Amino acid sequence: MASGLFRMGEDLGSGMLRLVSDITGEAEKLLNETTLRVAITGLSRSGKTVFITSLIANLLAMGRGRQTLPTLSAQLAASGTVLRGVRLEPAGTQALDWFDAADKLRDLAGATPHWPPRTSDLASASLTLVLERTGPARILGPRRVRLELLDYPGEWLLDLPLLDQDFYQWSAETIALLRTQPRAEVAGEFLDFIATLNPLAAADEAVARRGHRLYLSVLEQARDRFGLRWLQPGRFLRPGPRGESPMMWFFPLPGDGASPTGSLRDLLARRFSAYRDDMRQNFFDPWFARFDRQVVLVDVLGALWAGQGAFEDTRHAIAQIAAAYDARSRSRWLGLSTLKRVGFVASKADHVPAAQRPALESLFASMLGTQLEDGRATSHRAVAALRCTEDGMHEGHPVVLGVPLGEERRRPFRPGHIPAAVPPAGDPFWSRPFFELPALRPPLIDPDGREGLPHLGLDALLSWLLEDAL
Ligand SMILES: Nc1nc2c(ncn2[C@@H]2O[C@H](COP(=O)(O)OP(=O)(O)OP(=O)(O)O)[C@@H](O)[C@H]2O)c(=O)[nH]1
Ligand SMILES: [Mg+2]
Repeated sequence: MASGLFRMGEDLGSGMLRLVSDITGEAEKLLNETTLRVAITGLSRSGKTVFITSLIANLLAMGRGRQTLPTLSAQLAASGTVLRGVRLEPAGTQALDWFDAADKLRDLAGATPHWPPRTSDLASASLTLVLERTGPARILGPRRVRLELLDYPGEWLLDLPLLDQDFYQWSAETIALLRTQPRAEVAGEFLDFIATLNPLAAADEAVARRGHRLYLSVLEQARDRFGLRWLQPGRFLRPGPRGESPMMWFFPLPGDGASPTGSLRDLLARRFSAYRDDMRQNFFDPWFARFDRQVVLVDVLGALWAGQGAFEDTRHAIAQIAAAYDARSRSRWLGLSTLKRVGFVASKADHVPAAQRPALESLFASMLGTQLEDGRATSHRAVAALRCTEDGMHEGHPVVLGVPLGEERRRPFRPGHIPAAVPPAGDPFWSRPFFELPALRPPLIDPDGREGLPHLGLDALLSWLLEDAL
């Protein structure tokens, strides 16, 4: 009995101690730790995975005392902040896939370096910067700034504007778009097919599946033949690890008003809602509801290279996503947002020589226009997360020198004229042959990328993005 009481007292005591230590731990965290959710957004192939890998590798190297991000180091030095170290948080017990930066670095640093594969699912990473306090505040111990990053397939972002639509609105807009060039060129079979359907007739699964296949083929052709980007729903093109499921077997169908239960339109509308709600619950709500910083990566050169149709389509997709993102990031009641800074980045800027990067930045600003500014701190930059080229001269012209993917020898590339503003429709620029934009071989880096990765402007971007948090 006595020993039982004693044990009870002991349990109570250790329980109290644990509680006190939990409370102290929480208080310490509150005092010393700031968490910033940094959204790295961008359409597919815009460079998100490479950007996150480079950001992690360079911050880790900087934590080891390497001068990989000089502008950021200079900013810390100017404010008297001493960086004690940077650590990548271990995978822990999260249900979500873990962004394996080391694995991606090994691929890039191998004997035959290769780029990371297309992202097929969500993956997150957390990085903590440990910063020394100065003056009397030293007594509180070091500060920690934790950066939370998320990688995902770019196609999925296109479903963000879809969250506020119902099947009828989406169908009407999509079908109207399919009737315009260049989509109309590949949409004929699908449009002919839906013209034969009676939306109010009893639903037939074979018809639903055939319509879905035809619509999917329109999306694929619009992407592959014309380089278009405004392709919804995004998961049709990249279903992710769960693969294709029956909720995805829908397609746009015209008409509105009541749909009798069990009719084709009723079935497609229910599938559309199930798909939209699934994207909201599993992707957007947990991951895109609140962000503190945002980087919007745009492959401006790729869009320019693909011609006016693709360029305008990319511009439209980015504006729609930005507007939807902005609406969601504001709190419902006060219209407030935690999103303080948005860095717009023209990615892969190592494709153009230094002399043309200012034109690239100004073209990019003109591409986005002022619609995205909205009182928030924004910046437009040309950045290469992983610099694959060097600047040089060739036949009297500034060029970049790099090794095309799959080749062995370095050669010069001349992008030609980069316009400083978006050329209007009908401008001779759009009918000229476009410059070369090959996929380049990643540069040679040290095994495991421990010394950081060569880049262009990543440091200036980070120093601006994190300025008030460091
Ligand atoms: N030259 C150069 N090429 C780059 C750079 N960043 C990305 N690339 C190229 O762009 C391709 C796509 O980059 P990713 O980072 O995989 O693009 P993503 O946005 O993650 O694409 P998804 O996963 O499909 O959404 C790479 O395979 C490289 O060929 C860069 O800084 N410089
Ligand atoms: Mg990716």
